[in-house]
Amino acid sequence: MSQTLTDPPERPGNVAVVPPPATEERKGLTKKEVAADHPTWCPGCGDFSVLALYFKLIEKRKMWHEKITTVAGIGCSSRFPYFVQAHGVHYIHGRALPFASGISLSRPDLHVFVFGGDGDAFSIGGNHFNHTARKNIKMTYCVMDNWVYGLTKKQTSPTSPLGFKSKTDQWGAVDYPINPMKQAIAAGATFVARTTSTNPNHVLAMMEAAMDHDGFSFIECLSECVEFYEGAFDAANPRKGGAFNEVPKSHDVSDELEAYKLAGADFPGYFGIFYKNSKPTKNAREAEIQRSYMEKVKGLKDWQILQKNFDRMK
Ligand SMILES: Cc1ncc(C[n+]2csc(CCOP(=O)(O)OP(=O)(O)O)c2C)c(N)n1
Ligand code: SF4
Ligand SMILES: [Mg+2]
Repeated sequence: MSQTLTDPPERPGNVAVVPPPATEERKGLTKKEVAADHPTWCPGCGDFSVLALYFKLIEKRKMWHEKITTVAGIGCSSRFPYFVQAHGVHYIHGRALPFASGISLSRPDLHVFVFGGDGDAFSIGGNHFNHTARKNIKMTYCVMDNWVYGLTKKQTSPTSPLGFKSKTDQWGAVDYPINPMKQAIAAGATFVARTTSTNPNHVLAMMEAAMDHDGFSFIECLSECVEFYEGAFDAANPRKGGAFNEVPKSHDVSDELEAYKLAGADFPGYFGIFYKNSKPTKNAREAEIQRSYMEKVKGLKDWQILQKNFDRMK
């Protein structure tokens, strides 16, 4: 028996949230206003720096509470949203990107930031990473890569180098690590950058550029786990005798093959924007489908549109 839908009752809470108008007088948030709990990371953890720079970004770009959305999976790095006094989600291990996709697609007025670790991104969340990148869903994904599972106390991660001794590889890692930059480019990410938490100005510059990109922007941010992989990134830190090599000025960021070659350089490799490409986002393509459909069903109530769809399926 087919059912006929009727008008739903008015729901008192069902009103659009109208954010305050963006006036010149409205000041940006200060770090104090946007910092929540004291981070529970170990003293010296690289993740502190990434959080401090996110606060700086919020302050500098005058993002207000109702516009800040921080999403994460599970891991030390994924505790990130707890420490930000704004909207955020600490979601399921490896599933931050699908959750963030829903927010991004339904709220075009926001820019969603996703933070997480190498295990969260490339192990359990590996498929989501590839699919979110290929769909070019607008958001910024910053992977705080420490080459180890930190929260669960030292297991081999997909980015651990060969020979790394951990609780899961007592004799040293035997599997070849993935290269996050190559993977992001190959998967179809339209903005791919690399930075390191020990260079704060550079991290901020990458976050800003990523936020301004209309599409899926990916940042690999080296962030040392001082507890389980001390000194992993010394070779990338001039203060520890290493080298911080920026992407050569002559590099053409729209050249995918050249970006891939840069990504293949031996560690410490390069830092900066490797690849950037402009193509329509899923957000824009879906919005266009919705716009043209709404044109066709103009004047109908929501339930009538739904009924029409059910009737078509008969
Ligand atoms: C479904 C599921 N599997 C496994 C775990 C256990 N677990 C929690 S965090 C984590 C890995 C964390 O490593 P990473 O993502 O690199 O973050 P880090 O702690 O290094 O910042 C694992 C395996 C879990 N919480 N949920
Ligand atoms: S275990 Fe490692 S990644 Fe986790 S908080 Fe401590 S230093 Fe940071
Ligand atoms: Mg990790």
